[in-house]
Amino acid sequence: MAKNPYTQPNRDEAHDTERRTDANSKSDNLETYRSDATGHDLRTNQGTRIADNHNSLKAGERGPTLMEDFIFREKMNHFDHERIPERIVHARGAAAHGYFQPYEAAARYSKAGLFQDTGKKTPVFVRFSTVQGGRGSNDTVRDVRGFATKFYTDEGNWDLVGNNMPVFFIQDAMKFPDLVHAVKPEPHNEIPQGQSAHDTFWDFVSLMPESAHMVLWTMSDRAFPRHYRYMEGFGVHTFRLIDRQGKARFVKFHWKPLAGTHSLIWDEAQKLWGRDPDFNRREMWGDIENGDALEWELGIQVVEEEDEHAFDFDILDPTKLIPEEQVPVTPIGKMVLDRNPDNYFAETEQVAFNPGNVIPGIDFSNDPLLQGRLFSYLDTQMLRLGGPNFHEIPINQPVCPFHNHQRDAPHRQTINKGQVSYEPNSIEDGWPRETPPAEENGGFESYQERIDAHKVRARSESFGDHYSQARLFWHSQSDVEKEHIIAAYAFELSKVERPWIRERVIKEILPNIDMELARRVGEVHGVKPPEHPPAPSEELGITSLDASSALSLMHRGQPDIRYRKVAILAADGVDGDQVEALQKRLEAEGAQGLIIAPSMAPVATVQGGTLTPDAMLNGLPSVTLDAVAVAPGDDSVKALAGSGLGLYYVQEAYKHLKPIAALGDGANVLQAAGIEVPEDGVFSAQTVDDLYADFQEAIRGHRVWSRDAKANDMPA
Ligand code: HDE
Repeated sequence: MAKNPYTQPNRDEAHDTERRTDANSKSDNLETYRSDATGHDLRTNQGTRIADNHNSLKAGERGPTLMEDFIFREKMNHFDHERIPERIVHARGAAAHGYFQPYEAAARYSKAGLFQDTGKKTPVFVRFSTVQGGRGSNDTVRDVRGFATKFYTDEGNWDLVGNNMPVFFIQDAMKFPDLVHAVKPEPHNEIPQGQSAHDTFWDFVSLMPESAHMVLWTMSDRAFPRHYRYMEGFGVHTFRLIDRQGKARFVKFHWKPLAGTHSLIWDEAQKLWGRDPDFNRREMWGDIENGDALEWELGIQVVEEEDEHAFDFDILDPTKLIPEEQVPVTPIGKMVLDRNPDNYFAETEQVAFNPGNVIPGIDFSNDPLLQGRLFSYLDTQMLRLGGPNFHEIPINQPVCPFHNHQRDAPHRQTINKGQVSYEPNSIEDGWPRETPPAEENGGFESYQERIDAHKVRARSESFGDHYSQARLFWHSQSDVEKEHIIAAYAFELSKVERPWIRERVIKEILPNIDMELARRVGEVHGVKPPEHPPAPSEELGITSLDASSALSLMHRGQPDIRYRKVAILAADGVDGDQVEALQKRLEAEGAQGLIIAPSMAPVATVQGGTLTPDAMLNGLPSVTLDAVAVAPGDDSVKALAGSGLGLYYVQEAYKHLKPIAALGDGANVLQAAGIEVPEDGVFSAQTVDDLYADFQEAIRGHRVWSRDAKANDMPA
């Protein structure tokens, strides 16, 4: 008979060694569940070999199907139940595996195990998503992007469930169902899909001034990233990190993309809905297959507890960011995404994130939006994943051991041995036992914040400023970014049927952000805004900063041209040597030169050889690539200049501010398309060597911003 557990230490070394994980531990853990059918017989789920998978069992060849056909019934039953409810928000997503490795600075701020050793790689699974649309909607719609990371640490799963914008629409979780009902497709006709350009969204946000800052972000080009790798990520809320001495500090989490920040252009994003609705997920998948991992640095802004009230806003208010000029971002680690999932449903669809999944060393703040989220995620997953055992689904399991006294419920897979499912117990020696909090490998202990307050249903006065940071964001944008934001409001409101909603936005919201913004949007709608901001001064708020450069998308460029995709337009009669020379130069720097031709047939070169096209002109249209080069060669140039698709290709690239290059007589194609050669971002030369330096520099800059004002004149 075992000894009384309370006379024994409640942890042993064996458990410590069991907990060590590395970058591959999640993959190893998933290996148990991977299934490869190669070389195996076709069988039913009960293991019976199937002889005929084409015909159901019938009473005679032309007779009715028999109820007895267990093989048909099993197959059809399973099929009938294949779908689970999609996420109520963030339904459309794509994910990848990778790892996180801390920098030295991390351990100073948190005792969490994953931050302690700079040599340690913790496996991660990251899901990117849009918010509004259903699972089958388009990737490049104007929307917030989710950026949810599950760290499979030695001490359990930590989920950092963030977005690509640092603030949110509302201050209290109580308003979340209203916000989501307003932005989702309208209830009477389920229109529009994946978009905010409709009456109910603008009705709601124009009646909720606290949303003004976030709406401004969503009207910026951040709302359609060029690639997930070019996207920043934010934890949004203020969290807490707890160090080994038990000291707590407030932090904001940031993901900084090592490749810089880049977005699409609205017209391009819209065209991509039709050209490639899977654009973002396809690019991420392709890059990872190609060995081009996605990389971010995790950074934190740290605020000491005593500085909680040192700002002109409340750090618990999720509609506010902490300007980087006031609190710089300290990098604490790097994340690399380098492996695609094996199965979309099993991994990406069934993964369950929850901001409430934290580990010792990480804790919450009283942000009322975060507090509400701590309830919502577990609740929604019970429905979506069919009960309380979804933690047993392979993608959701921690890589460290987990034992407790929870039992039963639908689809239970763990076979718990023994008689004991309660605690305390003396039958199983007290196992599994509690672990007291400790500097390392301790049990989770909530930060002991002192609270002395009345129970009230109210909002803090310190949450009353709704416009100061919207103004800060506006003043931090470049001229081109401001133009794009004006165009976005103008477009979105043009889709709003009710005039009073449009007027409310133009007269009651926008002037509080900027009079010029209100005037320009008003001009498009024939609505005159008031002479002065109409909001009371406490709502207008104040900010001690005029501008914050980190808020501009152009702030973080890319140091090189890696991952960029360049179309090389070629038809029969092309100068193959020049095509290959350009491809080589691009490839040497990690970019790709893709041969785009009128058809998929091999392209005959003047040298007498052939080139294999990567795509047809309408197969990979210019919206899917970053720059365009027209190859030389008399017949090739004539064919492209005489083809609507060829001309449209370069016109559209011009309209979307892409660098364009013409080699030799390739310039004739540009001229036929109405593009002047040369001009800003349009280059021509006889050889690749003469042209490359300028072209490469323009590709590095990603867009030719100086062209923005006249790009709209291009009829593409
Ligand atoms: Fe979420 N959110 N959210 N959210 N959220 C969900 O959880 C919710 C908020 C975010 O790839 C849901 O499993 C409430 C902010 C991401 O699987 C749900 C509130 C931020 C994802 C939910 C918010 C997010 C979700 C839907 C306000 C950025 C996708 C399905 C109080 C910091 C995760 C699910 C994935 C998903 C609730 C606001 C990020 C319903 C109640 C702020 C990235 O539980």
